[in-house]
Amino acid sequence: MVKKYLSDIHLEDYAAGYENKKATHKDMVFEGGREFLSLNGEWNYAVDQYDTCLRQNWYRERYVDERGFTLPVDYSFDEWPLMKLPCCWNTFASEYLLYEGPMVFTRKFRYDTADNGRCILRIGAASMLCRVFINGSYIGMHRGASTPFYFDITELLKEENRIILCVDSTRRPEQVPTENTDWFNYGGVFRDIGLITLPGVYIRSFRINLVPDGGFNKIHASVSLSECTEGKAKLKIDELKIDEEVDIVNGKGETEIAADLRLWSPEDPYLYDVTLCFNEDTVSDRVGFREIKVQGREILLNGQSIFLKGISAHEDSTENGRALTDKERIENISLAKELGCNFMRVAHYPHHERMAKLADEMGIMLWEEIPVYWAIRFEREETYEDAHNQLAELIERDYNRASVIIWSVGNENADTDSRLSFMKGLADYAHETDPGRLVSAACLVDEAENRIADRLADSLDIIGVNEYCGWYSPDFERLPELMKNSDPDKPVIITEFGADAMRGNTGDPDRKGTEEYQACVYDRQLDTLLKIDYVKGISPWILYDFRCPRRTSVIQKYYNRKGLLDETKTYRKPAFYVLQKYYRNK
Ligand code: GCB
Repeated sequence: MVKKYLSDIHLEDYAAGYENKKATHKDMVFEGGREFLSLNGEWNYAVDQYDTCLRQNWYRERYVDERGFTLPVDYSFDEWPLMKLPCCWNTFASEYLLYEGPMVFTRKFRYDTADNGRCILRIGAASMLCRVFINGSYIGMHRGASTPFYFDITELLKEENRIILCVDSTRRPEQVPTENTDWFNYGGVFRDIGLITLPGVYIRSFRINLVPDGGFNKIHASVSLSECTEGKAKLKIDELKIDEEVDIVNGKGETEIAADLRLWSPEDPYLYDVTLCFNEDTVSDRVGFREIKVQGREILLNGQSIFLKGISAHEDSTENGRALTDKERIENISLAKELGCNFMRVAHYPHHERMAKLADEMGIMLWEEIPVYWAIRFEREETYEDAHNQLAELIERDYNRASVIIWSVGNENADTDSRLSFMKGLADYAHETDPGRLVSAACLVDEAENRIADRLADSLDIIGVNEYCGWYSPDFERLPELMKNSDPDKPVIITEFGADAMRGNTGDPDRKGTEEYQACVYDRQLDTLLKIDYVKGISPWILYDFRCPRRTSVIQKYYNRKGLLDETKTYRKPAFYVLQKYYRNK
């Protein structure tokens, strides 16, 4: 039995009480066109390596315990230093570059409690897990570094409020992603934080898309409200003269409307302004309408066969970590366009929601992915729940984005039984909840047989294949053999190939790590792959060099150097122009 005098220093299962009240995709709120009271800006913070905030319940602030002791004493919220959120702490100050662990953030904010609607706290992304406290109460937690999460905090708000976020960037084997990845594990609250104010009954979800196989002239819209109420919602698209009532029964409604549409494509990224109202609540969005499907070994966009001229990209910047600015995102899409791309694989986790919005506007198709990467604990039920929730959050967030054509359920996972049922579950869910998109995964090659063979392929629309002939597998002849040995019954995208090259390391085309060697790998790969009839897209690895702690060689210096540009994005390596030439001729 725990005696009264034992205090936090003896408690080892202190975190158990902060595992409940998980924010999931079911708590998400449609954000388009809403009033957003930003909580970005300066927050007090402390590095809390030993998790003392949770052990000592700092969120209760000063309180007198049963013995008459005033506790806790080891913090001073308002005197802590300031950090401007959102940001990655690793790039905020050089002493935090390699810090991985818990950090506590807090600030005060005022709220007009006369407002009698609902107030939802929205956190765009916090890595890896985040526990939230408002005015002395634990309100819940979220797992997963890359998707937004929401809590209804209406009942807790006062005129003057304190919010505390315990953010923990520790890598753990049971998490998604697991401990070992090939990218930098940035910590922090690195996407927008704020309050969404809503009427008592509000629109929780709003999905709109072109009806698949509907002859390119039918729109489907669905709405779900925060309460199981009845009534009528109103959908408006002025440009199409659509002004349609949607019956709401038990808080849900849907409609199908005929429309003469200008379809979205990378060449003509046409978007419509759409609004949806229910009583006092109104949301809006700018959406494109397009159809994407697979027929045999073809990928069809709006009924036309297409080839995905792609490039892979991480969300990474030397200056800002994962907290890219819009300027950096636009720069990345512009560089892809300069290469001649119509497609980007945004790997290996959900990037900022602005990425898909910009891709909608700028006309580039996207492959979006969840971090089911390498050796996930596939046999563990809670790990599946976590992965499933991250996928569900991503789909809910980006459902209305025409640019997103593929959901990827993972990358390079060994073909075991537990992995098969785990990832099949994810692929089936993506198909069920979003029949208007394609589902894929970046699969490994069967190295022993040198063949494209993965049991997961039966559950996918497109088989993604990562192969490194000319780099990890130095025997380049394996590539034409691999292609010859394989006979897939669906389209294949070569989701990765590449070679490291350090900027300025030049001279010898036979020496690995030189710019010339990388250019040769691109030349030989492209020469082979573009002649294979079932290869319907490629997204080489990768647009620009990115931070990676695993890469310690003299030409890497803690960066993965497979970029077509260096990490500053000011220098295009020769391979950039090789890919550009092939794409221009394709
Ligand atoms: C891969 C991984 C990617 C790595 C890349 C590499 O197969 O999918 O995350 O960064 O190889 O450079 O080794």
